[in-house]
Amino acid sequence: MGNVEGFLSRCAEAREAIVRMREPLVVHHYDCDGITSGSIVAGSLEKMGKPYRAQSVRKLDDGFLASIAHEPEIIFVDLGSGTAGIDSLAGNVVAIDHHQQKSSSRLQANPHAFGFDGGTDVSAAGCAYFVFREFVELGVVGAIGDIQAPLRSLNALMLDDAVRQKAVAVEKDILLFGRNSRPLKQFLLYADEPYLPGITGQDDACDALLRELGIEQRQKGATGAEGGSAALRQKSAEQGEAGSEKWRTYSDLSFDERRALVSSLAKLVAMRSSQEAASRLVGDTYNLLRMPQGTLLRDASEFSTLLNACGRNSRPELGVSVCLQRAGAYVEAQSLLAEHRRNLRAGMDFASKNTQDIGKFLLLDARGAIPDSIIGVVAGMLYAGSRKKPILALSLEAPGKIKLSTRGTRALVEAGLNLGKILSECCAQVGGAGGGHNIAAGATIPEEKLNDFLKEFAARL
Ligand SMILES: [Mn+2]
Repeated sequence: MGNVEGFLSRCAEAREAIVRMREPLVVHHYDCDGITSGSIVAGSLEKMGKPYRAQSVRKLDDGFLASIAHEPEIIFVDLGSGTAGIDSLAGNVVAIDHHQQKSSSRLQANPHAFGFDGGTDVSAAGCAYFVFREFVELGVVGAIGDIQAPLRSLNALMLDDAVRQKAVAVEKDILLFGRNSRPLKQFLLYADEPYLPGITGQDDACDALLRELGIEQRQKGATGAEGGSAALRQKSAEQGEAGSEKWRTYSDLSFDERRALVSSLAKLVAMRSSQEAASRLVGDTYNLLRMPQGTLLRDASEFSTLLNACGRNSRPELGVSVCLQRAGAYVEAQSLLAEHRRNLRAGMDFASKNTQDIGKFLLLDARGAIPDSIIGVVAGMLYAGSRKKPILALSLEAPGKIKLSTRGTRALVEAGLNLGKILSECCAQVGGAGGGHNIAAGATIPEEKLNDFLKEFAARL
């Protein structure tokens, strides 16, 4: 473990510097971790009664830095540390970030300076939590959004606080996505981590399994109107169902029904895939106890998916409104999520048919097929499981400009892989901008340099 005391006192220092600001500009990243960390900063400034402006960006390039060069006070969140360009800004700058550091002269609440790994030990949301000690559940959502579960190190420290404050309850439960949000059949039908052999993607088999276990898919006698939080409740959005009977979700099942379903799925996965895959079926889930019941916001993983949908569909500010529970934001975000899922499904379909093993790594060339805003997510989803090589995915960011996204596994990182460092080095060779974490990184390069880049990349693996 790194130097906890050192990190925490740096966070306190960052807080003091922010308290002294008059009307800062908050610049945060647009993904789940960027939205949650940005929300912790924005919400904390609101609690202090301090005026601020907030802006989210996909990346900090020279053009953007030039556009904020006149700002007297800037707080960078989930970005900044990785950009040496922030050193030359004239204003008062604080960065709350967990990316590998390139900036040297600015005040940074960054775990890398204290022997921690920002890829696995803490995300920007965790850093923001340690700076302000507010909105601890958003810190957990950010960590889950940045795929840092199981939570350890600084994340575990934050989780202890969350449990003590009764903001979060950790429960061993099934890890399939959609416990609170997907009707049972979709819950099984779209299961991909772990994949359920004979069930995933097979409509009839899902029905048969539920019938066999005596689990009803619809709530008998339930009506559409449920009063109170009814507007917040997801009404089988994925099916477009508007009937008066409600589709049951996993979280609607009785204890006995859940136990029967989980044990039959575990048996099936153990038998048809592996014991190892079966062990990934159940694990720690994070219930957010202060969030409205019956919504996606009750579960850290579903919450993070909702925020990613906002970010990837160019509505990160809506994600911030959801985090800070502003009126109307949740319902609007849900419809974005439905659209996001359609895009991801189409992207996954393309990726599963077009990923090649080219020796030292897997290559997914999705130029013109998958938008650059979701290429990283698709690469990550495709990559879930126990791969032996990193994956490199390509998409078109603009004419002549390629966005690259690369993912590794914890095992590869433990064996010495550092994708963030490799991408920085490759970009230095071919003229691009890139970096990130040891386990996941991204870059933008000129399209005509692609072959040079691929050679440089392969040479460093
Ligand atoms: Mn992050």
